[in-house]
Order: sequence, then structure tokens, then C-alpha cells
Amino acid sequence: MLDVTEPVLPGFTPWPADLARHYRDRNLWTGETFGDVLAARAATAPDRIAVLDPAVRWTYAELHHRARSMATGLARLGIGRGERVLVQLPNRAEFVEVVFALFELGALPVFCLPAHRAAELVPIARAAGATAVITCGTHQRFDYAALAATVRAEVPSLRHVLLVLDHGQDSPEGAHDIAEFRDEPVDLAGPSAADVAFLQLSGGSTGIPKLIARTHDDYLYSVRRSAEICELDSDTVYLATLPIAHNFPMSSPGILGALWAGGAVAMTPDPTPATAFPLIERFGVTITGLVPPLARLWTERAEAGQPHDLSSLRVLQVGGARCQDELARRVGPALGVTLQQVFGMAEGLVCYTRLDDPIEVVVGTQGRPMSEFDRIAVVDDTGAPVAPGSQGNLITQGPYTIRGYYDNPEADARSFTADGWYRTGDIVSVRPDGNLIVAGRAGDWVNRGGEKVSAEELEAHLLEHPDVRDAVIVGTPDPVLGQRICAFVQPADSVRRPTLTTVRSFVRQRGVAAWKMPDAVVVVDEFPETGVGKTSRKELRQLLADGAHGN
Ligand code: AMP
Ligand code: DBH
Repeated sequence: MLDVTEPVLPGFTPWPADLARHYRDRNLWTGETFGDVLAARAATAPDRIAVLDPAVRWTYAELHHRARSMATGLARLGIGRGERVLVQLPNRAEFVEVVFALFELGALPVFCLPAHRAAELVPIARAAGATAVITCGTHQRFDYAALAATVRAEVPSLRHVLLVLDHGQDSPEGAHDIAEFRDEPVDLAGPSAADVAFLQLSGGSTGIPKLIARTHDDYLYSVRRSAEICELDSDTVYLATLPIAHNFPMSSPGILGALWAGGAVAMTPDPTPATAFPLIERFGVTITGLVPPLARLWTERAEAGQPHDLSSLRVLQVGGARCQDELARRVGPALGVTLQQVFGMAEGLVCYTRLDDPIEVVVGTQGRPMSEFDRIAVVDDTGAPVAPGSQGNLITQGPYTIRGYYDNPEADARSFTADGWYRTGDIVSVRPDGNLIVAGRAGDWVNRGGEKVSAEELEAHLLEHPDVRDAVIVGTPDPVLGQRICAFVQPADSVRRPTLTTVRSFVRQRGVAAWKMPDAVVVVDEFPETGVGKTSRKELRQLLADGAHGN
């Protein structure tokens, strides 16, 4: 007989039954769904504020009603349990409404980023077998409705395009205004906690993003544990600064953690200090999360002096890419916050520095796993454990780390060991106190004539140069050495531009081995970014391949 508590989505790789039982017995997996959580909060604190954006302010009762109402409307349209729906929305209140409507229905949001274009969305929609797209009209001068129409023309399974429109915006031919699907709520069967709740995307530092299926059970555990570690409560106001569909602002502890704790979620339509700082003051934001390039920008702006009262902000999380120690030291004093480093991945494992950790841990490490049930190991390229404290490949498994990508056996063969450990692709070392130091991704090492140079290590040296604002090291192909070391640098000001000679002599003075000297320096004013705002090494490598030259 089919055990109805087990997930049934084809293409999903479940945990082994004995582990699943273990996680349930220990009450890590509680059997609750995200819909249950919202219903419970709406019942106990209906009048508390749940969602805020510059135009909207909804209580828990309102959010719950809106989600049920939209779920009912979408069911009328024929969207059913288990169907996949691309969601591509900017940071605005309706994102939460749409996602909880889909949770209510048991349909699976596929979390796309506003930066995605047809080259990403078409393969994502195909791989997900998506039946609908929910997006907006024009936002920041880009026509998302037209993009959705393009994607639909290419993907036969896509039946519906639904738009969250602003006042006065019209729905184009072939798309629906989602407001037409706010019906009087009826009770729907809904998903079970063991069901897949949504499809998240891997960062896709190379190629097309892979799809990551997460269940209500496993994800809610990670959200709960994150909310505990970040000490969220009903007074929390979490600002969604990064693109909200990304795993970090979604769940670490993110908007779902804030709602789990009965606090409020606030939205900023863009992450710049000019937009976000006034909103922090206006909404009384207590915690938010940034990627390192943004943390640098916020820190610089605060150090330079700025007029807004940021005193409500208690915790600033930095994650998504390595936060260099140099920046980590400045964040707290500049912004008057406790820094928290977050090292995570949409596949599961998330590490945090704790709020009461000594400053040396907060500044110098990327934290430790959130759960005592997380298992991590550091192995060499043959899979054998490295000596304690040495650098190696991080592999992991646990109660919220996937056992395989969604319907992707080729990726699974590369990214999972035979016994189900996820190969993170990250090179780390583990300190005796259990905190991890991320040395970079396996591919980020430059192999210069057989000598391996860590990009992160060399970047840390360059960041100490007074004329360097930010630095990224990438390898460029070289016929003799295999690879050469190219340093992309942003100048600290427009007058003193770093040169190859000044950079090399600076690095040499710091006592660095001669074979680690950059072979070229390219000065640029901005680094290309990924959809969530991480510096894109892939695009920098592409710039070199396209003929960018150093001096
Ligand atoms: P994604 O594929 O977008 O889920 O990105 C996950 C990856 O981002 C991790 O495997 C790491 O390579 C990187 N990452 C996330 N947080 C950090 C951090 N705090 N320090 C260094 N790398 C990080
Ligand atoms: O980069 C990430 O993917 C990430 C970073 C911090 C993440 O998924 C997370 C926290 O949950």
C-alpha cells in the first residue's frame, strides 16, 4: 500500500526511509506545512503586521485570507496540486501572497530571479514541466510580461501567464491579471508535509541552473532552526533586500523565518543604500542579509556618514560568497550592528556564526552548521578524509540537505556520492572549534604551471592595498603555464589607479611567494554580478576570453 506521508512527485529523490523516520521521530520534521504555519499565526495573532512594502501593509489575517482567496482562484483556473508554476517577481508584498497561495494549493512555485532572461527561463520551465508563469508587468524598465510571453511560446506545457499588475497597468493579450483570481476562499485539500513544497534553483555558476526540490518537512525544519539561531521573535522586522526568491533571503532565516516567528517581513524594491536605508528607518527593520559586494557598499556609505536612523537594525547577515576578513571587521562598527556570516546553499546545508560568538569567530570564519544533525566531512579528490584542520572538499548530508537534484541523474552522478552525500564544490577547512573557513570553490583556484594559487587568498592581500576597493582573481588560459593569474581590481578612487607594477610590488612586500604574483591587472569600475548580486567570476573569465587586457 502507498504510504501517503511519502512524497510522490516523480523526479524527486527522497531521503532513505530509515533516516526519514529518524528525523520524524526526533520531531525535526514535524508534519506541518507552510500553509499550516500561516494559518496558526493568523489564528493566534490576526492583527499583527505580516508584510510591509512601500505600498502595502498586511496583517496576518489579511495575508492568510489573500493567500486562500488566490489559491481558490488559481484552482478555478485549473492549476492543481503538484503542478509547477514559475514565479518571477521583484521584492514586493504580492510575492508572499502568491507563494502562500501556491503552498495552499499544493502547487509548486519555481523560484526564478528578476535577473533571469529567456536563456535561463526556457530551460528552467522545460526541466520543471511548468504549466504557468506568475510575473509582473514592467519593472525597472524591463517588460516581464513580454518575457513571459516569449517563454510560453517556446515551452508547450506552459498554459497560463498571470501578472501582478500595478494600478493602471493593463494586462496584454494572452495574459491574465492575477487580481481576477481572487475568489471567495473555499477549503482546498492542500499538500502534506512530506510533499515537495517548491523548486529552488542552484546558483548555476556554470551553465543552466539545476532544480532543487525541497519538502515542507525539511525546509520548515531549516527555517525554524535558522529563526532560533538568529533569535527572531514577534518583534522581528526582516528586510528582504536580496532578490526575495533566492534561498538566503527566503529561508536563512529570511522571510519564512520571520513569518514562522510571527514577526514582519518588509520589502525593499532595490538594495541600494539610497532606497534601503530610508526603509530601514521607516519600518524599524531589525535584521537583513546581504551579499559581500552590497555589504561593502552599505559599509562605505555608513562610514562616509549618512542621514538615516539605522538604530533599529541589530543584525546584519553577510553570505552567498566569501566575506573577506577586511570587510567583516568594518561592518559592525560602521553600521552599529552585530555581523553574522552565513555560508549556505539552496541544496541544504547552512552554516551561521552565532550572535554571541567572539568577534574573532565572526570576522574570521563562515560559521558552523545550524543543526546538530548536519553531517559534514572534508575530503581529498579521491574521497578520503583530509587531516583535521586541512583544506579539502566539503561534503554533507542531513535533515534538510537534498539527496539528489530534481529529475537530473547526470547532475546527481557528479554532485552526490554513492551513499547520498552532497558534494558542495566548496573548499573549506574546519577549525577545532567546529567553525568553517571557506577557501573558495574548487574551480576558483588558478593552476599556474602546476602551482595552485587560491583566488581568495590572493584577493585578501590585494584588498589591503589602499588604492584597491575590491579585487577578484581569475585564471586565464596560457599556452605555456596552463593558466596565468589575472587580477580584476576596482580602484578606491578615480585618481590613483592601481597598476601591475604597484600591485606586484605590494604583494611581494607582504611576503607572498613569487609564483603567486598576478600576471596581469585589469582595472574596472564594476564587477559583473550573478542574479542575486554575487560577483560573477564566470563573466570575468568571459571578459578575458573576449579580449579584455591588463596592464
Ligand atoms: P547557490 O548555488 O546559489 O545556492 O550558492 C551556494 C554557494 O555559494 C555555496 O556552495 C558557496 O560556494 C557559496 N557561498 C554561499 N555562502 C558563502 C559564504 N558565506 N562564504 C563563501 N561562499 C559562500
Ligand atoms: O549562496 C547561497 O545559496 C546561500 C547563502 C546563504 C544560501 O542558499 C543560504 C544562505 O541559504
